[in-house]
Amino acid sequence: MRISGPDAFTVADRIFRCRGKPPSARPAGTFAIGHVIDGEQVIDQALLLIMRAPHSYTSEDVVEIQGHGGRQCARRILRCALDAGARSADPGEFTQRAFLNGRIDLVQAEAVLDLIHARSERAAAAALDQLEGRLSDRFNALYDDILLIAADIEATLDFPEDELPDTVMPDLIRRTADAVTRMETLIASWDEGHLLRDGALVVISGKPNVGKSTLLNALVGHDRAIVTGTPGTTRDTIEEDLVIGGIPIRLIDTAGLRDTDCEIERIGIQRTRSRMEKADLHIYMVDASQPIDDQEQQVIASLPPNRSLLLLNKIDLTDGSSNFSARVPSIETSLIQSAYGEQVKEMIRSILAGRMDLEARPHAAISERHRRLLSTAMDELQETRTMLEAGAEDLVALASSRMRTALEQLGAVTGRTYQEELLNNIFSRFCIGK
Ligand SMILES: Nc1nc2c(ncn2[C@@H]2O[C@H](COP(=O)(O)OP(=O)(O)O)[C@@H](O)[C@H]2O)c(=O)[nH]1
Ligand SMILES: [Mg+2]
Repeated sequence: MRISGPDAFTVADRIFRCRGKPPSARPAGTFAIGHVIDGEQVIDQALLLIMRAPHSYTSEDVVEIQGHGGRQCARRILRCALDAGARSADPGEFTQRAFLNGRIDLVQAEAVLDLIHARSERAAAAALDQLEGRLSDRFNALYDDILLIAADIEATLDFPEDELPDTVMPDLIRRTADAVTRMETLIASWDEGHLLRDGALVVISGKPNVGKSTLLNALVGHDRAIVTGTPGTTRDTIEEDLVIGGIPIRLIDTAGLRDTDCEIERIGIQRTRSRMEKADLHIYMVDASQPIDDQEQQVIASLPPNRSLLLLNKIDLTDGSSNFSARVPSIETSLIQSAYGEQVKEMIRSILAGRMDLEARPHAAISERHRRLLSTAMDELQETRTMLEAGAEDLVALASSRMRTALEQLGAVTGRTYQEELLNNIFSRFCIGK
């Protein structure tokens, strides 16, 4: 249990009894062994860790009590602390205080949440990189440079136009363009951030009975979906989480696409279609031992090339010469043999790897919130640049105010400027105690 704030030691003195000095008289960075007490009654044996402002998670005075755990013990210790004057923390409140006290910025605070929710080792490593401030550094460097450009643009306003040295404007334009390029690079990392944070949505579709559920089972490694020779066995969508090549995957097995009188199956098919639209990777399966019909031809022709995989399954039932050439990556499989599952995994990995550098050390990438702010800031900078290039003096004044707007947007990313609502939005997603 963590107690943070100016009265942390007052509470600790009331509920913790140890030999020697009371908690409030002990130095930072030490621990005491003793008992959590409720009046005269002993609740638990525990360790008490002592941290003092500003050297703690929240930058405030903090004591942490380590009891034996378990529901009853923990609840009783909490009860004692509440009776002694503490109050329950709100979700994410410790991290929020760390932010408000200036120990971390908003991008780092978000990284705490990403780290907790990380679904693969790679995602966790990227979150840690962000927590340690590597992404913030890039935002801050950009902010500082733009601030300088803005100041230099404003300085030109004090010059009579004909006295401004010739090199000044071209230099400002070049620096603005350079900042735009750096923003573009940051924005381009969104795709990677999205895959690591949200996981890649991989949707398997195809006509009934082509082997979709068999594929799901092969990929997750156990019999998750019911597989039968009866078409229409899977009527609803089935979702499973797994990790392929460090990328968290949400795998969805769908109801086969066909006309049907069954109401449940029809709703399932609607879901399939809406899932397919959102997919990061769409695996479309056909039965290679059967002629490909018109409906299948149509789907194959409309598959987006960089996020589709065509699977020609049941090649064990063919004479081995399918000769099918598609404009999207494709693979022939016989999923009743387990080796093919691995091959499909490798295909999935290599297609998704095209959207992020899997060879590189895991690094922080921007989130959707960052992307929105960055895009607005970038638009403003582009405008600034156009105005500077046009060169008229009244435009230069306008350009400098555009630049200020860009700075505000950029400042909101790391929380130099923020509104209460934004904080609520971010920290309410944390659990209590973080
Ligand atoms: N011969 C053969 N049968 C397969 C293969 N893959 C799946 N099946 C069989 O095809 C039938 C339908 O499979 P299922 O995964 O339920 O198809 P779904 O309707 O697309 O989900 C089952 O009897 C599977 O065992 C394969 O590669 N070769
Ligand atoms: Mg099925």
